[in-house]
Amino acid sequence: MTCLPLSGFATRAIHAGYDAAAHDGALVPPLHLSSTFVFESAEAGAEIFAGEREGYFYSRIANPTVDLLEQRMAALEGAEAAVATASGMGAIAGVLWSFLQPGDEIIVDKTLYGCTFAFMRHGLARFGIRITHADLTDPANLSAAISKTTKIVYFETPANPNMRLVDIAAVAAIARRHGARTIVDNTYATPVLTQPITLGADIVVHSATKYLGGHGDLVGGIALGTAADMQQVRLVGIKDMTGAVMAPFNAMLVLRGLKTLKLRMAEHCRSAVAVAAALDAHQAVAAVHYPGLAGFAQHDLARRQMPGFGGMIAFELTGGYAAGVAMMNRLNLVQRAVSLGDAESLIQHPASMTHSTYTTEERREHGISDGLVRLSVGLEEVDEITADLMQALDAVTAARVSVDA
Ligand code: 3LM
Repeated sequence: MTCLPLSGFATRAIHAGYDAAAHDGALVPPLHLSSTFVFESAEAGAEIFAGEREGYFYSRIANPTVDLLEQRMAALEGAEAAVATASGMGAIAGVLWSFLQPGDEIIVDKTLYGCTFAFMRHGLARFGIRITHADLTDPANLSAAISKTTKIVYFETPANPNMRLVDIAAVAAIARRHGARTIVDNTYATPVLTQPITLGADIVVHSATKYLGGHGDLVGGIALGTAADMQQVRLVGIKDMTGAVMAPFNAMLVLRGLKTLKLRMAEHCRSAVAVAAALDAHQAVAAVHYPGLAGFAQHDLARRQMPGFGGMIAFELTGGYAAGVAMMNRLNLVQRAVSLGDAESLIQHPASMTHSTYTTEERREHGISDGLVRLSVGLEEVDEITADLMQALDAVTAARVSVDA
């Protein structure tokens, strides 16, 4: 198994968009903190504002450091252009506000990150946009649900938190036939494992807080797509509607993270395969949801669509929620924290944390079980990650912690 879908990826992740000779020979790109940019004349300023002349003028619209990150990410995702944002939610909100009007419909998969779900259900819906959930793991469900009012088809693959996969090419083809844009949240897979635009999607969004940054020291996001779509996101969704622009310092941290993205993803994938197998073999574990396991319901799609299976695992204990809590409290190395894609292994309980924006009823309807535990496999020694999980599971088994405890 390899995590490397394209030759040249690592080279682009380190060099794309930057010429040291144009920056006094600086190997590392300069950090431009300036919020505003000086015009050589009043006329030049007016021309830049009118879009008749190229140039930076204010960092809510564009900034040279952020611009480099946008170019580099576009080179990794196979996109024409990108807009970096203050957070993953900033990217999602900025994109959706740019393309939806009252009366439009958006079809979304059943499983979404909790705040994306809340933004759609409690945010967009208040402004007259219809949110329809469909199980997009079967593209036929999209064909059945899509209509003339559908403007956007939106999903995550793998989905947070239960790891469901969507066949990007099949779903994007149906959406395109009906004139709807396909938007994919590629946070879990990263462009190392999937490049949705090359498979027919129109727009990709990311939480750069996760694998792209990779070190748990920033909050950021990015949207990618055609130059025309990204211009609309920049000037409508970000400049005027949300103002959710990425800070230059954060762009610099993401640029640093990207240099090791391919290496890090290869290790996350390798370790997660081993950890998933160990969890699967433990008697206290009722189910492991990991695309790399032969028993995973969509294992064939995973093999076709992802050259590596990623670093995220979801699992359920035979003792249910009580056992999950007891296990989490016995961990020494794996950290109890939300977020994902960091060097540190992180564990959390979606029903009470990342997906507490769903009601209990909504979680049941959307296939997010209350006993589910989510693990982001980090970059520590894999034997030590596994040993920590195994000792915690052994302790739970010995104490017979269960739903009835
Ligand atoms: C989390 N997720 O722990 P930011 N899309 C996906 C995500 O997982 C996330 C976002 C978008 C988590 C954050 S929960 C309080 C912590 C697939 C974030 C939003 O706005 O950068 O956090 O991205 O699952």
